[in-house]
Amino acid sequence: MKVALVGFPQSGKTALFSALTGAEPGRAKGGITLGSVKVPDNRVDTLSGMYHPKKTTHAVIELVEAHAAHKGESRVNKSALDAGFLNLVKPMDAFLLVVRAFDEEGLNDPRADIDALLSEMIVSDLMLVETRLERDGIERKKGKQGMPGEERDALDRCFKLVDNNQRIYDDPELAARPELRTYAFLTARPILAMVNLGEDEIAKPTAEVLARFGLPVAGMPTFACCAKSEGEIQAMPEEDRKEFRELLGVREPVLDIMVREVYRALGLVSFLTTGEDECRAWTIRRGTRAPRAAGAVHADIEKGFIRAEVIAYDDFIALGSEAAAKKAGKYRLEGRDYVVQDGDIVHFRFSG
Ligand SMILES: Nc1nc2c(ncn2[C@@H]2O[C@H](COP(=O)(O)OP(=O)(O)O)[C@@H](O)[C@H]2O)c(=O)[nH]1
Ligand SMILES: [Mg+2]
Repeated sequence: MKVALVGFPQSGKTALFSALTGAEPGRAKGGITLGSVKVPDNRVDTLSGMYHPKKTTHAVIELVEAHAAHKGESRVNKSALDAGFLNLVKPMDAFLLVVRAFDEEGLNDPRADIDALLSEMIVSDLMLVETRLERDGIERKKGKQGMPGEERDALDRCFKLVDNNQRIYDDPELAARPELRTYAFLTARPILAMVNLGEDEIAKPTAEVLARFGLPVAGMPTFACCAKSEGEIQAMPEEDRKEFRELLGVREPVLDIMVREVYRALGLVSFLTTGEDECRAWTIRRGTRAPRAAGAVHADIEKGFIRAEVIAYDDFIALGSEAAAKKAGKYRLEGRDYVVQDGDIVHFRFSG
Protein backbone atom coordinates (compact mmCIF):
# COMPACT_ATOMS: atom_id res chain seq x y z
CA MET A 1 0.00 0.00 0.00
CA LYS A 2 1.21 3.43 -0.88
CA VAL A 3 0.26 6.67 0.84
CA ALA A 4 1.32 10.14 -0.31
CA LEU A 5 1.79 13.06 2.05
CA VAL A 6 0.35 16.09 0.33
CA GLY A 7 0.49 19.63 1.64
CA PHE A 8 1.74 23.15 1.30
CA PRO A 9 5.42 23.89 1.91
CA GLN A 10 6.32 24.24 5.58
CA SER A 11 3.32 22.26 6.75
CA GLY A 12 5.51 19.60 8.33
CA LYS A 13 5.46 16.84 5.71
CA THR A 14 9.15 16.10 6.10
CA ALA A 15 8.87 16.21 9.88
CA LEU A 16 5.97 13.75 9.76
CA PHE A 17 7.77 11.59 7.22
CA SER A 18 10.75 11.25 9.57
CA ALA A 19 8.58 10.59 12.59
CA LEU A 20 6.70 7.82 10.80
CA THR A 21 9.57 6.14 8.99
CA GLY A 22 12.29 6.77 11.56
CA ALA A 23 14.47 7.80 8.64
CA GLU A 24 16.43 10.97 8.20
CA PRO A 25 14.70 13.02 5.53
CA GLY A 26 16.73 11.84 2.55
CA ARG A 27 17.33 13.90 -0.53
CA ALA A 28 14.32 13.95 -2.79
CA LYS A 29 14.65 11.99 -6.00
CA GLY A 30 12.66 13.35 -8.90
CA GLY A 31 10.52 15.46 -6.59
CA ILE A 32 9.63 12.77 -4.10
CA THR A 33 11.03 11.17 -0.99
CA LEU A 34 10.27 7.50 -0.49
CA GLY A 35 10.12 5.61 2.77
CA SER A 36 8.36 2.79 4.48
CA VAL A 37 6.35 2.69 7.66
CA LYS A 38 6.53 -0.43 9.75
CA VAL A 39 3.02 -1.52 10.71
CA PRO A 40 3.03 -2.10 14.47
CA ASP A 41 1.69 -5.59 15.16
CA ASN A 42 2.24 -7.35 18.49
CA ARG A 43 1.15 -10.61 16.93
CA VAL A 44 4.24 -10.73 14.74
CA ASP A 45 6.48 -10.07 17.74
CA THR A 46 4.75 -12.76 19.80
CA LEU A 47 5.03 -15.36 17.04
CA SER A 48 8.64 -14.43 16.53
CA GLY A 49 9.25 -15.02 20.25
CA MET A 50 7.81 -18.53 19.86
CA TYR A 51 9.41 -19.61 16.59
CA HIS A 52 12.76 -17.79 16.86
CA PRO A 53 12.87 -17.38 13.10
CA LYS A 54 15.92 -16.12 11.22
CA LYS A 55 13.86 -13.14 10.12
CA THR A 56 10.95 -11.19 11.54
CA THR A 57 9.13 -8.96 9.09
CA HIS A 58 6.31 -6.53 9.77
CA ALA A 59 3.90 -5.38 7.12
CA VAL A 60 4.80 -2.02 5.65
CA ILE A 61 2.99 0.97 4.25
CA GLU A 62 5.01 2.83 1.67
CA LEU A 63 5.12 6.54 2.24
CA VAL A 64 5.88 9.25 -0.26
CA GLU A 65 6.47 12.91 0.38
CA ALA A 66 5.37 14.76 -2.70
CA HIS A 67 6.91 18.20 -3.06
CA ALA A 68 4.59 19.94 -5.37
CA ALA A 69 1.86 21.98 -3.79
CA HIS A 70 2.53 25.71 -3.63
CA LYS A 71 0.31 27.79 -1.49
CA GLY A 72 -1.27 30.76 -3.12
CA GLU A 73 -0.08 30.14 -6.65
CA SER A 74 -2.63 30.88 -9.25
CA ARG A 75 -4.28 27.86 -10.75
CA VAL A 76 -4.25 29.50 -14.13
CA ASN A 77 -0.52 30.16 -14.26
CA LYS A 78 0.76 27.19 -12.39
CA SER A 79 -1.46 24.75 -10.62
CA ALA A 80 -0.38 23.55 -7.22
CA LEU A 81 -0.99 20.09 -8.57
CA ASP A 82 0.93 20.26 -11.81
CA ALA A 83 1.41 17.47 -14.31
CA GLY A 84 4.63 16.29 -12.65
CA PHE A 85 2.89 15.98 -9.32
CA LEU A 86 -0.04 14.16 -10.83
CA ASN A 87 2.27 11.59 -12.39
CA LEU A 88 4.05 11.07 -9.10
CA VAL A 89 0.90 10.36 -7.18
CA LYS A 90 -0.86 8.23 -9.78
CA PRO A 91 0.19 4.93 -8.19
CA MET A 92 -0.89 5.98 -4.69
CA ASP A 93 -3.64 4.15 -2.83
CA ALA A 94 -4.49 7.02 -0.49
CA PHE A 95 -3.56 10.61 0.30
CA LEU A 96 -2.72 12.12 3.66
CA LEU A 97 -3.14 15.88 3.65
CA VAL A 98 -0.71 17.52 6.05
CA VAL A 99 -1.79 20.93 7.31
CA ARG A 100 -0.13 23.38 9.59
CA ALA A 101 -1.51 24.48 12.95
CA PHE A 102 1.66 25.30 14.83
CA ASP A 103 2.10 29.00 14.07
CA GLU A 104 2.70 30.79 17.29
CA GLU A 105 1.14 33.99 15.99
CA GLY A 106 -2.12 32.09 15.70
CA LEU A 107 -2.28 32.42 11.94
CA ASN A 108 -3.38 28.83 11.59
CA ASP A 109 -6.24 27.87 9.42
CA PRO A 110 -5.90 24.15 8.78
CA ARG A 111 -9.53 24.01 7.66
CA ALA A 112 -8.87 26.51 4.89
CA ASP A 113 -5.74 24.60 3.88
CA ILE A 114 -7.63 21.32 3.69
CA ASP A 115 -10.37 22.96 1.65
CA ALA A 116 -7.78 24.47 -0.69
CA LEU A 117 -5.93 21.19 -1.21
CA LEU A 118 -9.16 19.33 -1.67
CA SER A 119 -10.48 21.77 -4.24
CA GLU A 120 -7.18 21.53 -6.15
CA MET A 121 -7.70 17.79 -6.32
CA ILE A 122 -11.32 18.15 -7.34
CA VAL A 123 -10.43 20.66 -10.07
CA SER A 124 -7.76 18.31 -11.38
CA ASP A 125 -10.34 15.53 -11.70
CA LEU A 126 -12.88 17.92 -13.20
CA MET A 127 -10.45 18.94 -15.94
CA LEU A 128 -9.66 15.33 -16.73
CA VAL A 129 -13.26 14.16 -16.83
CA GLU A 130 -14.34 17.15 -18.92
CA THR A 131 -11.60 16.56 -21.47
CA ARG A 132 -12.51 12.92 -21.84
CA LEU A 133 -16.23 13.53 -22.14
CA GLU A 134 -15.70 16.30 -24.68
CA ARG A 135 -13.40 14.14 -26.75
CA ASP A 136 -15.94 11.34 -26.67
CA GLY A 137 -18.68 13.75 -27.78
CA ILE A 138 -16.59 14.82 -30.76
CA GLU A 139 -15.90 11.21 -31.74
CA ARG A 140 -19.59 10.42 -31.66
CA LYS A 141 -20.47 13.47 -33.74
CA LYS A 142 -18.05 12.19 -36.35
CA GLY A 143 -20.06 9.00 -36.38
CA LYS A 144 -17.46 7.00 -34.51
CA GLN A 145 -18.37 4.60 -31.77
CA GLY A 146 -16.87 6.42 -28.79
CA MET A 147 -16.33 4.90 -25.38
CA PRO A 148 -18.49 2.05 -24.06
CA GLY A 149 -21.78 3.12 -22.52
CA GLU A 150 -20.85 2.01 -19.03
CA GLU A 151 -17.69 4.04 -19.10
CA ARG A 152 -19.51 7.11 -20.35
CA ASP A 153 -22.14 6.63 -17.69
CA ALA A 154 -19.49 6.36 -14.98
CA LEU A 155 -17.74 9.48 -16.25
CA ASP A 156 -21.03 11.37 -16.35
CA ARG A 157 -21.58 10.51 -12.72
CA CYS A 158 -18.02 11.56 -11.85
CA PHE A 159 -18.61 14.85 -13.63
CA LYS A 160 -21.76 15.54 -11.61
CA LEU A 161 -19.87 14.99 -8.37
CA VAL A 162 -16.72 17.00 -9.05
CA ASP A 163 -18.67 19.76 -10.79
CA ASN A 164 -20.62 20.01 -7.55
CA ASN A 165 -17.36 20.34 -5.59
CA GLN A 166 -17.68 16.79 -4.24
CA ARG A 167 -15.18 13.95 -4.34
CA ILE A 168 -15.69 10.90 -6.51
CA TYR A 169 -15.00 8.89 -3.37
CA ASP A 170 -18.16 10.40 -1.87
CA ASP A 171 -19.82 7.68 -3.95
CA PRO A 172 -17.67 4.67 -3.00
CA GLU A 173 -19.45 2.33 -5.38
CA LEU A 174 -18.68 4.65 -8.28
CA ALA A 175 -15.08 5.21 -7.13
CA ALA A 176 -14.51 1.44 -7.25
CA ARG A 177 -15.90 0.97 -10.77
CA PRO A 178 -13.37 -0.90 -12.93
CA GLU A 179 -14.09 1.36 -15.93
CA LEU A 180 -12.56 4.25 -13.99
CA ARG A 181 -9.33 2.55 -13.02
CA THR A 182 -7.24 3.82 -15.92
CA TYR A 183 -8.21 7.42 -15.23
CA ALA A 184 -6.54 7.45 -11.82
CA PHE A 185 -8.76 10.22 -10.48
CA LEU A 186 -7.28 11.78 -7.36
CA THR A 187 -10.55 12.09 -5.50
CA ALA A 188 -11.57 8.50 -6.23
CA ARG A 189 -9.17 7.45 -3.48
CA PRO A 190 -9.41 7.80 0.28
CA ILE A 191 -8.15 11.15 1.53
CA LEU A 192 -7.15 11.57 5.17
CA ALA A 193 -5.86 14.60 7.01
CA MET A 194 -3.22 15.19 9.67
CA VAL A 195 -3.26 18.45 11.59
CA ASN A 196 0.23 19.37 12.69
CA LEU A 197 0.05 20.99 16.10
CA GLY A 198 2.40 23.09 18.17
CA GLU A 199 4.06 21.50 21.19
CA ASP A 200 1.70 23.28 23.57
CA GLU A 201 -1.38 21.62 22.12
CA ILE A 202 -0.40 17.99 21.98
CA ALA A 203 -1.75 17.12 25.40
CA LYS A 204 -5.23 18.40 24.57
CA PRO A 205 -7.98 15.99 23.49
CA THR A 206 -7.83 15.69 19.71
CA ALA A 207 -11.55 16.12 19.11
CA GLU A 208 -11.52 19.39 21.03
CA VAL A 209 -8.55 20.79 19.10
CA LEU A 210 -10.03 19.75 15.77
CA ALA A 211 -13.43 21.20 16.60
CA ARG A 212 -11.82 24.59 17.27
CA PHE A 213 -10.61 24.59 13.67
CA GLY A 214 -13.95 23.45 12.27
CA LEU A 215 -12.64 19.96 11.66
CA PRO A 216 -13.00 17.21 10.64
CA VAL A 217 -14.37 17.78 7.16
CA ALA A 218 -17.27 15.39 6.63
CA GLY A 219 -16.13 12.02 5.37
CA MET A 220 -12.44 12.73 5.92
CA PRO A 221 -10.67 10.79 8.67
CA THR A 222 -8.62 13.40 10.52
CA PHE A 223 -6.09 13.17 13.30
CA ALA A 224 -3.55 15.45 14.93
CA CYS A 225 -0.05 15.31 16.31
CA CYS A 226 3.03 17.41 16.74
CA ALA A 227 5.29 16.00 14.06
CA LYS A 228 8.33 17.74 15.49
CA SER A 229 7.93 16.19 18.96
CA GLU A 230 7.07 12.82 17.43
CA GLY A 231 10.34 12.96 15.50
CA GLU A 232 12.25 13.77 18.67
CA ILE A 233 10.62 10.87 20.49
CA GLN A 234 11.34 8.57 17.57
CA ALA A 235 15.02 9.48 17.75
CA MET A 236 15.26 8.33 21.40
CA PRO A 237 16.21 4.85 22.55
CA GLU A 238 13.07 2.72 22.46
CA GLU A 239 12.97 2.18 26.22
CA ASP A 240 12.77 5.93 26.89
CA ARG A 241 10.01 6.74 24.44
CA LYS A 242 7.02 5.74 26.52
CA GLU A 243 8.09 7.79 29.50
CA PHE A 244 8.76 10.83 27.35
CA ARG A 245 5.37 10.50 25.68
CA GLU A 246 3.71 10.48 29.07
CA LEU A 247 5.70 13.50 30.10
CA LEU A 248 4.45 15.40 27.05
CA GLY A 249 0.93 14.06 27.43
CA VAL A 250 0.96 12.25 24.06
CA ARG A 251 -1.56 9.44 24.38
CA GLU A 252 -0.66 7.45 21.32
CA PRO A 253 2.25 7.47 18.85
CA VAL A 254 1.25 9.10 15.56
CA LEU A 255 2.58 5.98 13.84
CA ASP A 256 -0.11 3.83 15.48
CA ILE A 257 -2.84 6.34 14.72
CA MET A 258 -1.82 6.76 11.09
CA VAL A 259 -1.57 3.03 10.45
CA ARG A 260 -4.96 2.39 12.05
CA GLU A 261 -6.65 5.16 10.05
CA VAL A 262 -5.06 4.05 6.78
CA TYR A 263 -6.04 0.43 7.42
CA ARG A 264 -9.60 1.53 8.14
CA ALA A 265 -9.86 3.91 5.18
CA LEU A 266 -8.52 1.35 2.72
CA GLY A 267 -10.27 -1.63 4.28
CA LEU A 268 -7.04 -3.49 5.00
CA VAL A 269 -6.33 -6.52 7.18
CA SER A 270 -3.16 -8.46 7.95
CA PHE A 271 -2.60 -12.17 7.81
CA LEU A 272 0.43 -13.95 9.22
CA THR A 273 2.89 -16.58 8.11
CA THR A 274 5.17 -18.41 10.52
CA GLY A 275 8.12 -20.74 10.34
CA GLU A 276 11.73 -21.17 11.28
CA ASP A 277 12.85 -18.98 8.42
CA GLU A 278 10.51 -16.07 8.88
CA CYS A 279 7.55 -14.77 10.86
CA ARG A 280 5.77 -12.16 8.86
CA ALA A 281 2.65 -10.06 8.47
CA TRP A 282 1.13 -9.37 5.06
CA THR A 283 -1.33 -6.68 4.10
CA ILE A 284 -4.41 -7.44 1.99
CA ARG A 285 -7.76 -5.83 1.33
CA ARG A 286 -10.61 -7.09 3.45
CA GLY A 287 -12.54 -9.71 1.48
CA THR A 288 -9.51 -11.13 -0.34
CA ARG A 289 -9.80 -14.84 -1.15
CA ALA A 290 -7.05 -17.31 -0.34
CA PRO A 291 -5.36 -17.62 -3.78
CA ARG A 292 -5.15 -13.84 -4.12
CA ALA A 293 -3.75 -13.54 -0.60
CA ALA A 294 -1.18 -16.19 -1.52
CA GLY A 295 -0.19 -13.90 -4.37
CA ALA A 296 0.92 -11.32 -1.80
CA VAL A 297 3.54 -13.83 -0.67
CA HIS A 298 4.57 -15.01 -4.14
CA ALA A 299 3.01 -15.09 -7.59
CA ASP A 300 3.91 -18.80 -7.97
CA ILE A 301 1.96 -19.70 -4.84
CA GLU A 302 -1.13 -18.02 -6.25
CA LYS A 303 -0.66 -19.78 -9.59
CA GLY A 304 -0.18 -23.25 -8.09
CA PHE A 305 -2.59 -22.72 -5.18
CA ILE A 306 -3.97 -25.97 -3.76
CA ARG A 307 -5.28 -25.00 -0.34
CA ALA A 308 -4.68 -22.84 2.69
CA GLU A 309 -4.11 -24.30 6.13
CA VAL A 310 -5.41 -21.77 8.62
CA ILE A 311 -5.34 -21.18 12.36
CA ALA A 312 -6.79 -17.98 13.81
CA TYR A 313 -4.08 -16.18 15.77
CA ASP A 314 -6.20 -16.04 18.94
CA ASP A 315 -6.84 -19.80 18.79
CA PHE A 316 -3.16 -20.46 18.29
CA ILE A 317 -2.21 -18.35 21.30
CA ALA A 318 -4.98 -19.81 23.48
CA LEU A 319 -3.97 -23.39 22.62
CA GLY A 320 -0.23 -22.80 22.57
CA SER A 321 0.88 -24.82 19.54
CA GLU A 322 -0.07 -26.04 16.08
CA ALA A 323 -0.43 -29.59 17.40
CA ALA A 324 -2.83 -28.48 20.13
CA ALA A 325 -4.79 -26.41 17.63
CA LYS A 326 -5.12 -29.44 15.35
CA LYS A 327 -6.35 -31.55 18.22
CA ALA A 328 -8.95 -28.95 19.15
CA GLY A 329 -10.20 -28.81 15.55
CA LYS A 330 -8.97 -25.26 15.10
CA TYR A 331 -6.61 -26.10 12.24
CA ARG A 332 -8.70 -25.65 9.12
CA LEU A 333 -8.19 -26.64 5.52
CA GLU A 334 -9.60 -23.94 3.28
CA GLY A 335 -10.07 -23.80 -0.47
CA ARG A 336 -10.07 -21.19 -3.22
CA ASP A 337 -13.22 -19.44 -2.00
CA TYR A 338 -12.01 -18.87 1.53
CA VAL A 339 -11.89 -15.21 2.51
CA VAL A 340 -8.73 -14.63 4.53
CA GLN A 341 -9.41 -12.96 7.88
CA ASP A 342 -7.37 -10.51 9.91
CA GLY A 343 -4.98 -12.47 12.13
CA ASP A 344 -5.19 -15.74 10.22
CA ILE A 345 -1.98 -17.74 10.44
CA VAL A 346 -1.77 -19.30 7.01
CA HIS A 347 0.32 -22.04 5.41
CA PHE A 348 -0.27 -22.19 1.70
CA ARG A 349 -0.04 -25.52 -0.11
CA PHE A 350 0.79 -25.15 -3.77
CA SER A 351 2.25 -27.04 -6.66
CA GLY A 352 5.11 -25.26 -8.29
N1 LIG B 1 6.42 23.76 16.25
C1 LIG B 1 6.38 22.84 15.28
N2 LIG B 1 7.15 22.99 14.22
C2 LIG B 1 7.11 22.05 13.26
C3 LIG B 1 6.25 20.95 13.34
N3 LIG B 1 6.41 20.19 12.23
C4 LIG B 1 7.34 20.84 11.47
N4 LIG B 1 7.75 21.96 12.09
C5 LIG B 1 8.75 22.91 11.57
O1 LIG B 1 8.25 23.55 10.42
C6 LIG B 1 9.22 23.68 9.41
C7 LIG B 1 8.80 23.00 8.12
O2 LIG B 1 8.68 21.60 8.33
P1 LIG B 1 8.90 20.56 7.16
O3 LIG B 1 8.65 19.23 7.76
O4 LIG B 1 10.20 20.77 6.50
O5 LIG B 1 7.72 20.98 6.17
P2 LIG B 1 7.45 20.51 4.67
O6 LIG B 1 7.85 21.64 3.81
O7 LIG B 1 5.96 20.31 4.60
O8 LIG B 1 8.19 19.24 4.41
C8 LIG B 1 10.49 23.10 10.00
O9 LIG B 1 11.27 24.14 10.52
C9 LIG B 1 10.01 22.19 11.10
O10 LIG B 1 10.93 22.05 12.12
C10 LIG B 1 5.43 20.82 14.50
O11 LIG B 1 4.67 19.86 14.66
N5 LIG B 1 5.53 21.79 15.44
MG1 LIG C 1 9.56 18.71 2.96
